[in-house]
Amino acid sequence: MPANLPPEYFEVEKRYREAKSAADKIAAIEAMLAVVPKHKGTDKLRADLRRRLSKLRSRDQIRKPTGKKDADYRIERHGAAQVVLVGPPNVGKSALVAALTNAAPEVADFPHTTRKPFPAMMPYKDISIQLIDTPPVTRQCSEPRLLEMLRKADMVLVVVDVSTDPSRQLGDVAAILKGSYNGSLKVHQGGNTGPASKPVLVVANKSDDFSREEDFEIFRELVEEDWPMLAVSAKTGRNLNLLKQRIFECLEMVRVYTKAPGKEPDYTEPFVLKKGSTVEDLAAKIHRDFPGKLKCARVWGKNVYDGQMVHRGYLLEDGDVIELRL
Ligand SMILES: Nc1nc2c(ncn2[C@@H]2O[C@H](COP(=O)(O)OP(=O)(O)OP(=O)(O)O)[C@@H](O)[C@H]2O)c(=O)[nH]1
Ligand SMILES: [Mg+2]
Repeated sequence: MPANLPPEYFEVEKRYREAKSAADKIAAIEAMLAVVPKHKGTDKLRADLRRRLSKLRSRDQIRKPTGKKDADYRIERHGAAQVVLVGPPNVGKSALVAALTNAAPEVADFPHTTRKPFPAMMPYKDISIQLIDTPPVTRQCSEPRLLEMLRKADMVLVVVDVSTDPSRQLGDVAAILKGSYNGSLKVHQGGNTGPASKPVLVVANKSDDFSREEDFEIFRELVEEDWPMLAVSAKTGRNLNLLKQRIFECLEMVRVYTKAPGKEPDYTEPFVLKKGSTVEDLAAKIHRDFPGKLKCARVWGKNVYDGQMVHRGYLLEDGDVIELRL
């Protein structure tokens, strides 16, 4: 055993020893290979690991299909929207999900900790948004089912580590996204993109304090494309509230409340609709018979007089209270 192995090696080695399934063993060996430094002293070890890996992989092939892993990638939607975090190993995707929700995904100081998607709910104002933590992607290895999941999501957060070559990390992830979907995952800027585009926000994590500002600025300058970006820290909480706000804005949603004639508005849980939705869309959401019966509506909100009468085509604003007249 070479003497100069990093401490992370022993952690993933322990995971390998404890792994029960072939898939877990494969993941552990991949993680070991990722942390073993490349030099003469580790040649034998790396060759041995690769041998074990190919043996396990060929055995794993024979036992397929398991179906279980597919189920791991089919995650039921909950809440107002579904947002998937994606990025290279060890950048802090799981730490961010832990900081933004009440869930506790595994966070560890070695790469390839997360082995399957992990959903959790992020509370924001009076709604909740589903975040999905995912296994890391690398140029050599991106899971097709993960890409499918990104395609279905309402928004993608590309997470990079501001302290370790974030522009290369972003380049790698962007290449994977674009290569797979032929440009269908586009940067979303101010709502003037086509229907095929999807909001993407680049999150420069580990921007723990102001001393990281320079790294972030260099990153921003090095990146050629005009990605929307935000510097945050899962560790210190820096800009996490701003991140929630940016996610909500990128999703372009409106929250509306309903009230019955002569009654107080129901503020318990808003209806959440896409920006651009109308009173008629709200009616359809409440009951499929309602649009046919709808005569008009009264609205309380920012851009109207209290109780203003509007037609079915009225564009809903975030925070509106609506009284449908059937
Ligand atoms: N300084 C600092 N460290 C962080 C921050 N976020 C995460 N870390 C550390 O970075 C390491 C990796 O964090 P994870 O959340 O496991 O990273 P990940 O992207 O989920 O990693 P994989 O599951 O392997 O893809 C851990 O040691 C975290 O404590 C941060 O904002 N600042
Ligand atoms: Mg993780």
